[in-house]
Amino acid sequence: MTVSQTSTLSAFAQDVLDGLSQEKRRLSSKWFYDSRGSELFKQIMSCPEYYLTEAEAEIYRHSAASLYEATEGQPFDLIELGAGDGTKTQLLIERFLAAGAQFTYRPIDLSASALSDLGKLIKLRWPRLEFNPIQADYFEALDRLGSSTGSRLRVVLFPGANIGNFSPTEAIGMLRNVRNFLRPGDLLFTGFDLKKDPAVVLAAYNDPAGYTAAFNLNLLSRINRELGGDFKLDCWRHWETYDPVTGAARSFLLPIEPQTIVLSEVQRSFQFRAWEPIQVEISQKYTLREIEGIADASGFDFLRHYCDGRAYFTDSLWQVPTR
Ligand code: AVI
Repeated sequence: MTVSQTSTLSAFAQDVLDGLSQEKRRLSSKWFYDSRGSELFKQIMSCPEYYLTEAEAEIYRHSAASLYEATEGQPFDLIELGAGDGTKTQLLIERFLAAGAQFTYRPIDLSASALSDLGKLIKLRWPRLEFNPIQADYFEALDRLGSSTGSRLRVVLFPGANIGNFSPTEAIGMLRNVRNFLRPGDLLFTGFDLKKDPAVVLAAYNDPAGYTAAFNLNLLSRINRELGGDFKLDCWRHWETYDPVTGAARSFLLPIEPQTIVLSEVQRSFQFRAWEPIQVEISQKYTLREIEGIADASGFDFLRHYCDGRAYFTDSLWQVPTR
C-alpha cells in the first residue's frame, strides 16, 4: 500500500496515522484486541490486582433477581454490548432461567469467532435458550434491532467497565446513541468502575506479572505486523497514571531514547523525542453521583446502583422514560 492509495487505507491504518500525527500522540485502545491482545486481556482479568472482573461477577450474582423484577415478568430480549466470552452473563442467564424468565439472548460482538464459541457454550448448557447473536459494531447492531418490528422489552447489558474506555463526554454521546435505539420502558445495565484508593487503581493497571505492559506493547507489535512498522518493543516502557480528581486512569507508552519509526506499508515516518508519550488508553472512574448525572444527561431515568461488597464497582440500572 502506498500513500497515494490513501482512499484504501484501513480504518486501523487511518486511525494510527491520525493519532501519531497529533501533537499529543495517541492510539485508540479499541485496536488492542487482536488474537494476542485478547489472550493478554484474559490474563489481565485473572490477575488478583485487576479487581474489576471479580467485582462485577459478584454484582451479577446478587443482582439477577432484582434485575429480573425490573422487567415485571414481561418476555424480553437480553442484548449484550460486546459479549466477549460471556462468562459473567451466564451468571445472570442461569438465575433468570431458574426464576422462569422468558427471554432470548442476543450478544453483539465484532468477532465472529467469539460469538460462535459463545454459541456452542450456550447450546451445550441451555439447549432450549434462543441464542440470536449479531456480528457487528454496537451501533450497526442496535440499528438492525431498532428497525426490527418486535415489541418485546429490551434489557441491554453493557458490562466490564467498557464505558470507561470513553472520556466522560464521549460516554454521554455513546449512551445517548444507545438511548436513541431503545423504546420507553427498556432497561440498560452498565458496569462502571468507581473512584477509590488511587493505589488500588494504579495496581490494577500495573500488575507485577507484566501482563498490562505486554497488552499495551502488543499494539506496537500489531502496527509492526499490519502497517510494516519498525517499533523496537524493548525501547518502549508502559506507564500508568491516575488522577483522583478527574478519575482518569491513563496508559502511556514512552520511548527510552529518541526514535524514528517508519511505517513502510503506508510510507510514513514519525520522530519521537526520548520519553515522548503516546496515550494508548483511558480507563475512567466515577462516583455514584457522577454516574447518576450521566444517566440524566444521556436521557435515561436512573433506577438504582448495584455495588460489590468493597464498593469498587457498580452496575447501574437505568430505564428509558415511559412518560
Ligand atoms: C476493557 N477495559 C474496560 C479494560 C479497562 O480496565 O480499561 C481494558 C484494560 N486495560 C488494561 N487493563 C485492562
